[in-house]
Amino acid sequence: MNIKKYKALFFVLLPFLGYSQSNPLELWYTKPASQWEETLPLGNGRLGIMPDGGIETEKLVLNDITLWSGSPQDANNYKAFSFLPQIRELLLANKNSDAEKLINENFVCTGPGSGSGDGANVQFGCYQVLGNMTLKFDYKTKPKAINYNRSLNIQTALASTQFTIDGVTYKREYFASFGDDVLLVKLTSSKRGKLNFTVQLDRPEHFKTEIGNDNSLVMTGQLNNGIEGKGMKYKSKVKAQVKDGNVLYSNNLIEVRNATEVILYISAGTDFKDKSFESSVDKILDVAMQKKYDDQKKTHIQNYQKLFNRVALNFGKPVQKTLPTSERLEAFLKEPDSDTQLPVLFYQYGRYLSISSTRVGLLPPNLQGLWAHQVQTPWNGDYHLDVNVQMNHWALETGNLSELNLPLKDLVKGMVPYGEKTAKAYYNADGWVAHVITNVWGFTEPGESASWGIAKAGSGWLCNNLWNHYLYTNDKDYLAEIYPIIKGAAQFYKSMLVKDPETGWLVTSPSVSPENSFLLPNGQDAHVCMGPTIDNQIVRELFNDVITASKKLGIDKDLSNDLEQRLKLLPPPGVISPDGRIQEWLKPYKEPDAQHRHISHLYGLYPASLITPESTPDLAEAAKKTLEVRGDDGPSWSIAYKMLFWSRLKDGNRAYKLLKTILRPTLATNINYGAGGGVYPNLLSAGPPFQIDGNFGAAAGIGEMLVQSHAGFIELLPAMPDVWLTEGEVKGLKAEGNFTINIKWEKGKVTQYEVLSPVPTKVKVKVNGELKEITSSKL
Ligand code: FUC
Repeated sequence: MNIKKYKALFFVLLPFLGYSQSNPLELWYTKPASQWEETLPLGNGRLGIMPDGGIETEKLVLNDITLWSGSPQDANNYKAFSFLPQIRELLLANKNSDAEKLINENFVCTGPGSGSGDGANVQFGCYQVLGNMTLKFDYKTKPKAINYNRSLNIQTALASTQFTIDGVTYKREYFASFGDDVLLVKLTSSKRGKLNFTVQLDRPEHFKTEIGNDNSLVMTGQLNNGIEGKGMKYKSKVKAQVKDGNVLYSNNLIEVRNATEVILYISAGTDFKDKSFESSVDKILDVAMQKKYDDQKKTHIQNYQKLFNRVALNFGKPVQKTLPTSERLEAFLKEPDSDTQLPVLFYQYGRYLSISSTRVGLLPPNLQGLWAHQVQTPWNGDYHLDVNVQMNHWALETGNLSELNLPLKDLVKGMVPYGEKTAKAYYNADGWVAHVITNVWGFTEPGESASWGIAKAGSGWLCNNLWNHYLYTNDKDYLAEIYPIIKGAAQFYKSMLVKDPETGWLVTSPSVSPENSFLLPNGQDAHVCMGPTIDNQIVRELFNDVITASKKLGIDKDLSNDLEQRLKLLPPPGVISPDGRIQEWLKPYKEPDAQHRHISHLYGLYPASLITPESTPDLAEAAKKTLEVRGDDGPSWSIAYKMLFWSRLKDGNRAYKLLKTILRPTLATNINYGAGGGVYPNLLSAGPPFQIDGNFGAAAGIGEMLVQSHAGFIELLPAMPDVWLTEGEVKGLKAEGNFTINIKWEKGKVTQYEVLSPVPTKVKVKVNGELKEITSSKL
């Protein structure tokens, strides 16, 4: 059945079915969530809400993407540069452990840095939960609920809970409005006057609640800035609109009695970028409450669908009747091939999570996107620059959500002045640099420990994301905007590279291969080195991009010539080790952990396109060997990354195997660095703990299995697993050059395709293994 007909049928059937079991784009459950990792994430790019669907007590976790503890700081060690020559000499003398010691003493950030990932009360700060809204219900009897259903429809961005007690059906509907910027919860009872409950707001610390003089429940507070305590301020406010019965505002509670319908409006904000946030919170709430709920909901769905509906996907026959999502995951584990729609759901869920966790003009999704339930979020819920924040954006261009890359560009732009200070303090270098972690306060210094904190690839890797948006959009104004950023990053590397006397290559020093270690000839474990492969690849790619940009913009000819000369002196995109793998370091060191979660030395394969089966077949073979040794497990982001690598190596069955691994159900929340990634019942990815990069990375992986366009041509279905090839259809994916792609396939062959663009353009397309030049059709 084609997608249009299928969708039409779905909409016709929906009112009759009432229930969600037949909607392929729905998560649903027959029980309330028993831990946070089972609750359903809703968000409008700024505000988030996660209802647990509780019967007697419902807890709804609230988020605001700007709510961070900590404050701006200057943690640069301005004496660091004087130690650089000595550090470099020690590395040249193969005294890596001595170099590492010296770095720990004199070349990391000043102060506690990230606080070892527990930085809520230091200046680095932490992304924190905004609060909990708790609803306590009184059913007058001990409630025995039947017909329980809890669901999240990702086609409409609406969640709901429904159950029946003593013949009364209670319904709750929740959304984070893409219309007015508020959160809404609508509660109804099928019989008159059956809703009796209280509403309460709190959070683990730094809060005060009161009843506002406009009949509202208000929670305010100020987080710790890591110095004397006075950090970011926030306010959240709840008002109720009630049909029948009455509502009281007293004792820091909203109390609803004998109502038939209640709509709770929640407005929130912080002083992160809005100094008059308190009155903004009030105003937004008042405006939202003047609209009818149904109109509010309609606008919400329309605005959400403007982005979501750009892509439709179908891998064969839709499942007629699906199981509740948690059982469906168990069933998929046993018999994955019988549920080809779960990967479709997981792909679209990735797009749903992107739309919900970021918006143009605000912040990019952090380690947990928008959703956190603690004041000490794991790893501070920060922006990790050695794969995680980059992965959070990898599904966006192919997934036709291009503009959602702009918040990352804004974050990076804001980092530049801080990164310039860091470049000077540590390397006396031009341009700007960022190391491994950043926050909303512009942190660019090395992390507090040499073993991971000295990585040099952060700023360069961010430039890959910025550049990628240009490749997909061809937007020249955007190119002019990012040019100073990528130029500054290139200038940093240009002025700090040193010559490796053994090879004659220009390399970074000191650096690390992200978070990994190697063995020195004397058996010692070491991290710090010169010229790890990822740095070499990033510098090569960045210099090339700056050269291309300067030519396109017709500026900086001298710089571009200079970079062209330097490119000749860089290490190649990969060196093949004696055992046939891509070497991770400049030297063929032995690794203590051959299955380490980071696979940074394949950066050239993805996200860069320095290694491809067509242009560098030997390196592509070596990449395969690298991946065989690394294995197919890890935290979810690592599994997702491997999925992307195998897609680029055109092995669809292997990529699918990794996707199946990510979809392993788990409820574990312990911090894991090894094997064991999976998904929670709410399909959020588990490192564990919850970390959203696995969701976005896997969505990017599925995109890459369907269309690739990084090697100078568009390839349709380049890495499909056998099980998806029977029949299917995809509409609205994007390829580099601002092309929109529609494909239909059957029995392993593309049967129809369209390549569309704003202006018909000649483009090379590989279809069913045949490379041809076509002219795109007008979009
Ligand atoms: C890096 C990874 C960890 C985790 C953390 C947030 O340190 O190595 O697995 O994802 O980031």
